[in-house]
Amino acid sequence: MVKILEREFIMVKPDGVQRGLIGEVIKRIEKVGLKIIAMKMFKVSMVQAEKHYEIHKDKPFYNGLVEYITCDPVVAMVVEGKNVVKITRKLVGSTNPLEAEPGSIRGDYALEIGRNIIHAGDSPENAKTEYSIYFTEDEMSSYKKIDADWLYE
Ligand code: IDP
Ligand code: MG
Repeated sequence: MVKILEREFIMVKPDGVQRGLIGEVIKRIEKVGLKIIAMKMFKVSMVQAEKHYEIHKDKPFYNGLVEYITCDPVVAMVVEGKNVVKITRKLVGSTNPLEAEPGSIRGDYALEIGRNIIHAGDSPENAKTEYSIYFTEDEMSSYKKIDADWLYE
């Protein structure tokens, strides 16, 4: 049996929700073979946003970023898989859509850095800090996906 230890935190930001891209994001995560173990829609609170983006609190774009992430509902997920963070960051593409490759989510659906559709943790440690802001351990589903033996050698 395959042992999968790594988790990633993913969020479809308010612009992604408003533009009808929830399904597109989920489709890409599922298609590549990653396992979704938690998911919900909610409005990010000020307190959650400040924790999530604490690392950016001295940046000039911080206030706008907090305003953006709290303005409308998001869809947040926890995803599991081998090397899930690297795989997800590749699916998501560069922070600035101008540099994001065509074929990546930001490359295909976004035009500006401040409206870049999706968040994904940049390391397993940061992903854990982030999903712990939004999810309890009780909300994670533990199950074996039927294709696991064909996705991993
Ligand atoms: P990431 O989302 O690719 O990990 P970070 O550098 O961690 O990128 O930045 C977090 C978020 O802050 C970005 O996704 C983007 O929404 C926003 N952001 C980053 N840099 C800028 C900027 O220069 N102007 C406006 N928003 C920015
Ligand atoms: Mg980041």
